[in-house]
Amino acid sequence: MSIVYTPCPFCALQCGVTIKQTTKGQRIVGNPHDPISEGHLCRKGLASLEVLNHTQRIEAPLLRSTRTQPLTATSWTTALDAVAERLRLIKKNWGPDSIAVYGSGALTNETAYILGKFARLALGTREIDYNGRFCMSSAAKAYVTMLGLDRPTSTFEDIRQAETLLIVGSNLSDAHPMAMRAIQHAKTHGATIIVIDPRRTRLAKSADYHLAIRPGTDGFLAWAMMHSIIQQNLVNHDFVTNRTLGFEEMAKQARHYSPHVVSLLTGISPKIIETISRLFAVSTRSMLLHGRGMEQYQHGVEAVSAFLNVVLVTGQIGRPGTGAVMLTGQANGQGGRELGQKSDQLPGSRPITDPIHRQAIARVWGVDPQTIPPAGRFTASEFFPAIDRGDIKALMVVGANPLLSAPDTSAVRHAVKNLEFLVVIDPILTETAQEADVVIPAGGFGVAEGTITNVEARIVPVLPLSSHLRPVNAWQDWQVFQELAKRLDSAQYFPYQTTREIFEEMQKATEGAPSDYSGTSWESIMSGQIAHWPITKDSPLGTPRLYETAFAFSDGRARFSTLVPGPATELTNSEYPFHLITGRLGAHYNSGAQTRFMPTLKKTPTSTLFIHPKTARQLAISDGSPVRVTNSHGTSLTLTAHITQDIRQDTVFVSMHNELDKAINHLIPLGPLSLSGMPEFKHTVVSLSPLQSLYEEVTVVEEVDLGITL
Ligand SMILES: Nc1nc2c(c(=O)[nH]1)N[C@H]1C(S)=C(S)[C@@H](COP(=O)(O)OP(=O)(O)OC[C@H]3O[C@@H](n4cnc5c(=O)[nH]c(N)nc54)[C@H](O)[C@@H]3O)O[C@H]1N2
Ligand SMILES: Nc1nc2c(c(=O)[nH]1)N[C@H]1C(S)=C(S)[C@@H](COP(=O)(O)OP(=O)(O)OC[C@H]3O[C@@H](n4cnc5c(=O)[nH]c(N)nc54)[C@H](O)[C@@H]3O)O[C@H]1N2
Ligand code: SF4
Ligand SMILES: [Mo]
Repeated sequence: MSIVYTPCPFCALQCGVTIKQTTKGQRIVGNPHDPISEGHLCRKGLASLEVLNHTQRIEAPLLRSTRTQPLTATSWTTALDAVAERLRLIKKNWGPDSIAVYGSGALTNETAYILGKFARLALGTREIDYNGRFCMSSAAKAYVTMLGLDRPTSTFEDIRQAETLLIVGSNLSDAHPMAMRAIQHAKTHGATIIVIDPRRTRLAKSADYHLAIRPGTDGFLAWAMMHSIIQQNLVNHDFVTNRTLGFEEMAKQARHYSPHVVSLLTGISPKIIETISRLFAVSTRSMLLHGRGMEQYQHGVEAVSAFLNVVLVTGQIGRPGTGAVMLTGQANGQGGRELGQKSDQLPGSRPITDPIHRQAIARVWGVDPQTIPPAGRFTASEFFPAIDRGDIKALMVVGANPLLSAPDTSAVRHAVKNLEFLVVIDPILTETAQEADVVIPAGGFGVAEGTITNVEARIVPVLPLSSHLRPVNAWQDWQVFQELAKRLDSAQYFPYQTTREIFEEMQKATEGAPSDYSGTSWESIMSGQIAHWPITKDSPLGTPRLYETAFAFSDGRARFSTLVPGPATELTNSEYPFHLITGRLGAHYNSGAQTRFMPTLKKTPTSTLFIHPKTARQLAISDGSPVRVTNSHGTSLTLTAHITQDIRQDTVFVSMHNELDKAINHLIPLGPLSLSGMPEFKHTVVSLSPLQSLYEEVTVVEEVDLGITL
């Protein structure tokens, strides 16, 4: 019998795992044929069985009649009836758009597709968006505008072949650990690694160049690289002439960003800027890789666009070992955003405002195009203020924990309490689920069947584990929506008997669309056929590397961007002298709803403030002591100091995995959103004060200078 592998429940690499029976019991092992992990797993992957017998696992639907009552277990029928009845009533009283659906990159492609269809046809609401708004939306906007498609241009095979890797705002070593194999492979073949991060991550330690940039200034750095490339005569004129549009105008703008001026903003010396620009341009195969570190800023779209300009001007795209890779975060961050969960898109990444695309989906759904609601008024970031204003009365959260992960935790908490109705569908009783009126158990890892589109835009099969491992009573998520649709008089749109039927309808819906899945088959995917979209009838094996001959525009040309870079929303000053940056730890995952309760992973503390020894000494902060961190709106959190030399002196770092009372988003305001609707998650400015007596002995770890000009 062949071994059944399913993807790990965590990051977007989606390394294959299976259960192995050993003399010591069951153990998770990796898939040796997996193209990225080659059978290895990181600590989260190795702990993934713990998701199945999680202490917060929801075993039966939960319901309460009023918010003052506790949630109590109930039958599926009672819970589904209650959800349908409440939604029907709210729709009748306030109209369909008073119901908002908050989806997720944790869902399979089939669930994401069904959720979009459910929102638009069964509920009839225009208000659907998903947690990837907080994740990939800035990168997506830049890629679609400049290259044509919302997808990394290349695969990990290209990373292995690269000669120069420019890695911006990504902590691969903790956030995509198995990707380090590809980096290591490139290094053993002599590749030069350049890492841009205010912190010295393990990835940065292994790099040839680590630029510990001042937070929020990457966009300026990229423009200075452009300035330097033009000055050093390193423009790839053939590529620019034959494959792009808008060079002249862009080059004119680059004049303003001399490395000298930009060094004052970024803290990176002009010489280093010139060196890395030359390296990237002259190497035969250069690649850009980037994570949320430069994207989750008000000017994140501008920063990504400026780096894509550098890729285009040097012609480092469309060949082996070249291209630009936005490192998608969540398991199905890629498929999740393509299949109709975005407020402005229909399945296949089809713009919802485009009549041709509306017509195409209407045909597959068997409805009049008029029936499909228009674009949503709100992105996920805007749902909570809209609830407070009374525009949204009911919220359905499917696979996310916004109480912790959305900006301005107190405001989100307040909004959630103001809702007339909150329903949460999740395998785990998250902090958000604890506030709900009804909680429905979802399947998730070990239960779910279907497909996921991973970090390489590769469609991978998702399979249930053997029945004795699965939580009892768990359904496929799509069955929940099917049952709800029946109760909302929309059964005709959800006639499925199997997940395969949904996959096949989804294929029809994406045929001819930007994210085209039509040319493969359920059998091929389930049997492990490697397939990166677009997969059309003419290219049934898919497209690992994009743009070899043309970009995805009718004239085949990429567009240079002239978007102007901008500073972070909040700037340090004498009262708030420190940059607070946020992100991930290797042992935890996102809001921590899963990992904070998993025996192996919970050993790593979350509420830690990473601070440089010199800063700690100046402020009389000792390692392990409590520190009050206050933002410019006067909100404070008390966190535990972790003194480390691996961070800039003017910067502190806190993870996003903390429990509710220490959630870092207490300190992150909603603020002005980026062009993509992304809040400035990565950054705010803070003051720090120790909570222990100044006279206690201060322990300071060995000081090593990062060599940064501040
Ligand atoms: N262990 C673990 N792995 C995960 C996740 C997790 O929660 N835990 N989540 C998954 C998800 S959803 C995502 S989106 C990815 C995120 O993956 P990454 O984007 O790699 O992770 P982050 O820690 O959010 O941010 C990356 C780095 O950005 C740096 N940074 C902060 N500000 C700046 C800046 O102004 N400029 C630059 N250049 N860098 C800056 C931080 O120091 C940090 O090291 O990880 C995925 N994988
Ligand atoms: N300050 C700050 N805030 C941030 C970030 C940051 O770097 N800094 N990062 C942002 C980013 S990049 C992201 S992606 C978000 C992530 O934050 P959230 O959107 O809150 O994501 P998770 O904590 O991963 O929650 C996913 C939920 O999905 C559930 N789940 C898993 N599989 C399934 C399934 O098959 N079906 C259903 N129904 N549920 C399932 C899990 O149990 C879990 O509760 O946070 C954002 N918030
Ligand atoms: S690298 Fe990502 S997908 Fe692979 S085992 Fe680790 S968390 Fe899971
Ligand atoms: Mo993310």
